[in-house]
Amino acid sequence: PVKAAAKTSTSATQTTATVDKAQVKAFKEQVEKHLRTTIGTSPVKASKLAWWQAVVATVNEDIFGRLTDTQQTHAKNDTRAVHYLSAEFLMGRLTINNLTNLEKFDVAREALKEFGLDINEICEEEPDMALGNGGLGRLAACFMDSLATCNYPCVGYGIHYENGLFRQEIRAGKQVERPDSWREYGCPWEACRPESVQNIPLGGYVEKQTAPDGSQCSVWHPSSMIKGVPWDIPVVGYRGSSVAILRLWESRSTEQFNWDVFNAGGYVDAQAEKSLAETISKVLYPNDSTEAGKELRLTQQYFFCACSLRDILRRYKRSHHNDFSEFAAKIAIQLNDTHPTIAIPELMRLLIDEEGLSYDQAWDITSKTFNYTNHTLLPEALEKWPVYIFEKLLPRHLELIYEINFRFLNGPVEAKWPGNNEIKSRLSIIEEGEVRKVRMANLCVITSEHVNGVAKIHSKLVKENLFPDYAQLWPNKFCNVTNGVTPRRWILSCNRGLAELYNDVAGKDWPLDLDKCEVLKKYADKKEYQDRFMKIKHDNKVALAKTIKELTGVEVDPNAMFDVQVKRLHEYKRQHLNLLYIMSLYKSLLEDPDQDIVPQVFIFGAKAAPAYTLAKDIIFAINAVGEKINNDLRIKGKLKVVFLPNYRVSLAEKIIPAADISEQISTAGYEASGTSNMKFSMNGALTLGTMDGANIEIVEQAGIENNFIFGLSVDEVLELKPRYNPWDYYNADHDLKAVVDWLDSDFFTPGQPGALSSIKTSLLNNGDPFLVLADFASYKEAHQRAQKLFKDKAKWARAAMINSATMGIFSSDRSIRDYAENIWTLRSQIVKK
Ligand code: GP0
Repeated sequence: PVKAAAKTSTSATQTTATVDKAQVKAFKEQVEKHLRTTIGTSPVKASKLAWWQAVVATVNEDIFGRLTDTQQTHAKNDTRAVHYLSAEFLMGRLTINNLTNLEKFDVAREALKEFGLDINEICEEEPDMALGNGGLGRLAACFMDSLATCNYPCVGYGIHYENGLFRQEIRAGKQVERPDSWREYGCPWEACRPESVQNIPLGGYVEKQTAPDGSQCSVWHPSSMIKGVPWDIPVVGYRGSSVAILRLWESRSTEQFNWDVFNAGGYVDAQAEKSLAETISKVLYPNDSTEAGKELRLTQQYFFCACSLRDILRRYKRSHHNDFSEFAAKIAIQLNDTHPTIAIPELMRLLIDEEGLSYDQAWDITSKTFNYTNHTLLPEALEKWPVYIFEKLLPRHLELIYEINFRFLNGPVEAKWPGNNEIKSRLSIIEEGEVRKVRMANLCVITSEHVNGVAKIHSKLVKENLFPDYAQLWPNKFCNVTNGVTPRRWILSCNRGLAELYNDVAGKDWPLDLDKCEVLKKYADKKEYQDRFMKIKHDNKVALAKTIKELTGVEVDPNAMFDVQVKRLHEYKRQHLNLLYIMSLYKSLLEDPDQDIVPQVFIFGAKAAPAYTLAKDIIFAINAVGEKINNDLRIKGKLKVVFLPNYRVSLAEKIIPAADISEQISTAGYEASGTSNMKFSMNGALTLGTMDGANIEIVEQAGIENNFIFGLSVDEVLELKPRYNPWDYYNADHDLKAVVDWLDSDFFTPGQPGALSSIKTSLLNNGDPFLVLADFASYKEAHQRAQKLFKDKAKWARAAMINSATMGIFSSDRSIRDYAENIWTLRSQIVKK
């Protein structure tokens, strides 16, 4: 049983809007009905979990009807649709977002209040759907929200991982990974669709056959079959416009899978072997940006692509039967990075081997259907699969890849660069060497109509540095679509105070047209509005301070400057640059405890890939330095450092609205876009960052003078890199030398000297690959500018308001419209209720 909440809702999430009494009453009745008849409990007995389930059941009543309407409209109109293939969808929690998009949040809040419940507390019961690693997966989730809101016909396809990204615990300052069994007690949003199950062949060998006319053909004899079971998660567009589908595939064993074992009478053995097939969708690979040639990973990729393509073909054939001439006109497929690349040879195979088309016909269709989004230039992230893994798992696909490669090299490449074998070996899908490899990005570029990067600078580098030869061959293939984030989740749902301010100054339609927020600029000099804006920020900081206390035990002052860096832990993102600066600040405070500095709270959140040792060492270092600083009475609480464990979407929703400073400090040229940078600015944080990724476009909108830009530019990095020597910077800067050396002592790790030395080693002996030392002085200076501005409350408020007001172009609705117009040629379809 749940005790009545003493005071419902914190002020940060309180809205004053009057709520329709009749709607509240109806919602209340529905919840109570579901509590009794769906969940099987009653208001006096129900746990918080049961209340949450009853709320979801209530919301689902609205959703499923609209889902059917949406699907019927699209089927009737037979319009072109986009199919977004992504190995990751980082959806987070859905309850508050769905209520918000259905415009029922206030109603639900009041209804629950009448039961003596706090809606925020009830919604804390929902586990995050963490089926992704970081930016790439969250982007896919924001895109689903925008596709639904903008009424574009679409399906998102991915993997129904049994375990999402690991849950991070911090023990004695170190990251410990725990499984994330997000649907242990079932996920009430999803619906299983047994009528759309698919069977997927795998392994075996290819037999060459000669047809009566003398032509050769290939017959694949797979060694096993895997069942793909689809789970549908409805994605509600804002104001309930349309409901999109996210279809995630779960692997199961089939009887065929163990055919031989069964035949041999091995009933029990066959049951045991089941786990092999079921392993495929068991776990999300926890690496962001890298994944070294793991057989299971390729199997996952193939599994969900093969299921999705069969699903697409089945639907297409319902209205077009066996006539594939319209296929490319009706179907657009977007590849979210190279993870779903195997869909390319799989579509070729389905069209040729199963549907009887010629190679040329199949290629014509395939090359008009696919598009590819690149998300990183990091060489270790460009997937390459050993040929021997293909031979074992996907022999027929390998044959088709060879064929695609042969025709490409001897066609367009030979025509453009006759006899040039060097270019051929660079552009080839196959990398020669001791272990021959399939370069997935090359296959994507060769096949796709469009290849896009995710911010202006990144797209330029994709074209000029990553794929320069391809760009010469096909200059028009390459384009840019700058990322975006959904304002429904990242302002309206997570920052109700700010949302109300926008309702007042911009009218209620701003979540559908974020450019409308620009009017706030007009009020940026008005004291009354500055005060209101900063009061909202302060309330959010009070709420976050409470969360910090609960999660870490550390007390922080909401009047201090909240400086935040939350993102995956990666050397190129340079959390260690931030840490070095904190150490230097601490050092200067120890030297002069009475100096007049702005009190600051440094907040971190970051998961490290479990095998990424240096990343884990940096997490340990942040915690060790934090422990020391937070307990050092000499500095009188002027500095606090907190590491919030288990950073994830739902935690981001609490952190981002409370930030004063957004740390976006990647080495220029390495962060493709960033997306949290946009969320922070929208919520009135000032960016302290490099001219990298979308930071460049953010300051283009908000003004460089309203942010703190520092460090080497992309060109300067490219110029310095070949002759860079970190020792020069170390020897020339006393302060830098002191803090780097401090890492070697046992000051922060009493009794464990050398516990933080690996960071120093990487910065000096291993060449400081991300130029941390080169940017240190400039970073420090940017922080000084930030402190100075923070002391001037009016100027700070003005800059924060201008940042928030000018983020219109970073709505993911704009990104999705760019894709729809320039890449997919899609038209939005109004769904009638
Ligand atoms: C890029 F290559 N990103 C990858 C990857 O494997 N995982 C991933 O999350 C990110 C980029 O690092 C990004 O710059 C970008 O905004 C995001 O993909 C979406 O395009 C930082 O979030």
